[in-house]
Amino acid sequence: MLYTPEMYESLQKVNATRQRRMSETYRRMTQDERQDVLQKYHPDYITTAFREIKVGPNKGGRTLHELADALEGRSRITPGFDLSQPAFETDVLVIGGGGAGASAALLAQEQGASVILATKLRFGDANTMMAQGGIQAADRPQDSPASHYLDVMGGGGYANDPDLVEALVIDAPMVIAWLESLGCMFDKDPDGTLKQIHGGGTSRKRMHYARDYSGAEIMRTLRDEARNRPNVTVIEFAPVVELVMDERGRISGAISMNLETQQTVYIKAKSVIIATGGGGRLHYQGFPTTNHYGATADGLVMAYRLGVPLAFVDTMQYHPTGSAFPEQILGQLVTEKVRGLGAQVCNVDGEQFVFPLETRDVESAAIIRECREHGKGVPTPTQQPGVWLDSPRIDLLKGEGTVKRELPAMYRQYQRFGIDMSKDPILIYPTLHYQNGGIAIRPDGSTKVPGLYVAGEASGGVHGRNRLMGNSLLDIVVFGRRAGAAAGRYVKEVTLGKPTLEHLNAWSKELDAAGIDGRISPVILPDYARHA
Ligand code: MEZ
Repeated sequence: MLYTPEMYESLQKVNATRQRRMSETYRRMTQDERQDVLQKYHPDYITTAFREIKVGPNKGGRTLHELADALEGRSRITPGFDLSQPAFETDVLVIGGGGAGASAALLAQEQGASVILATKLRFGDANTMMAQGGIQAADRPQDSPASHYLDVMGGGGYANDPDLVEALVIDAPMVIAWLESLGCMFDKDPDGTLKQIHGGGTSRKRMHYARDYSGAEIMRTLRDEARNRPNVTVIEFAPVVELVMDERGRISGAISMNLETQQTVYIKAKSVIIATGGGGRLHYQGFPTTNHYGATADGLVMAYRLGVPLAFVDTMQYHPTGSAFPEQILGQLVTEKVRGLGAQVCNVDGEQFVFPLETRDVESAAIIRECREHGKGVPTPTQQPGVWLDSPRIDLLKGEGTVKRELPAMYRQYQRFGIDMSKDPILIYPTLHYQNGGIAIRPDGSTKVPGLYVAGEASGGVHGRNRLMGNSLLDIVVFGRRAGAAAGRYVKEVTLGKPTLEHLNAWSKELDAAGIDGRISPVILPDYARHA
């Protein structure tokens, strides 16, 4: 049997209580209750998981041990590296092959710039590809960017940068129309209007989607377009390992590494856009992650060495519904759309204990509390407990076949292990999903270093201390476009001076003075062999 007897007995309880729960809505928490559960159970509040940053622009601030170690690392490049013979020259260098990088490349190209997009793995190997549930945009008469704005701010604990949030929500309807004009196929009603559902923390239904592979559909669209544009060159398996400035402190390109041969080359560029995504593969606090293999916070590390401040690096997002069983898919994403369609969250006794669409931070903290404090988690063979996500409720609520139609990727993922999620609930537990903060940017993606732009998950400020579902697929396109357009304009004006890696000397001195040995960073790929 797939389940242990204990798990099976608990599963039967969920199936037995379903009819009664059909008419039950679990109440939302009050603000005080939310604050209480966050402080007691959210991983961001485990003080021992954090430490002080000892060097750089955020010196004295706090972040997770794993990120602090990477930020305080030493370069794999020596300051004497020969910059006199660039292997490539371009107007704009985009680092990262996800949705933010692709959007940036397209908009820079539209400004007439030549573009190189260098990516660590393949073009499209990115968190964008793995995002499932949808993308938010207030584009219906009964909704407005102002409502969207308030939801984003509320979800982020009102800590968000208001100018960035304004940019996000104002551009959103245009971004959906732009993606559609490039061929992106969102799900629609028979009359042609885009379908929409709720996500956690949304006051209106404004989540548009392509079944449960929204990110893959958006990535397909952007990648096809970038591949077909003139003057956009894609270099794969070429992680960037260091940034280069000119003698006047303006960005002047970067050094990339051939992942196979480890050979490093200088790519000369008048502008660089960091779109390297998040850092889930640093496995903060030992959490499994939904992130793709190359997500190791490289952009943060390189920008930090140049003296660019980071924002909100003391908060990460733990998605409430990571798969908790079977072991082969531990920590993988179970899209929030499952709850958006009506699945309830139940404990070992088949009882609800939390409103299913609280914001992600609160929902995760409540699940952790149910398992740790109340002892109502379901024991699994992986030692990590889980709670049930009652997916069969969706078909009862919305008609037979809804799970298979609306969640085909998720359905297949479980079917491979003999679990029919339209008939039986699935086990979930919070998983490391998103880097809420990152490199501080302005609304056009610019930073304090002339010519250096950032877009997508590598940036920080727009989501404050917690991002809402569907605002990441939005953020990557909004700020990818903005950064690409701004960089495309910037390169028309700039004439570069002599390139230099002088900042590495200064960085080494700072590390020495602080007594930091510093391992080599960026990390590039997780070292699972070391931990085996
Ligand atoms: O925005 C996200 O993180 C997202 C769409 C995830 C999901 O649950 O599907």
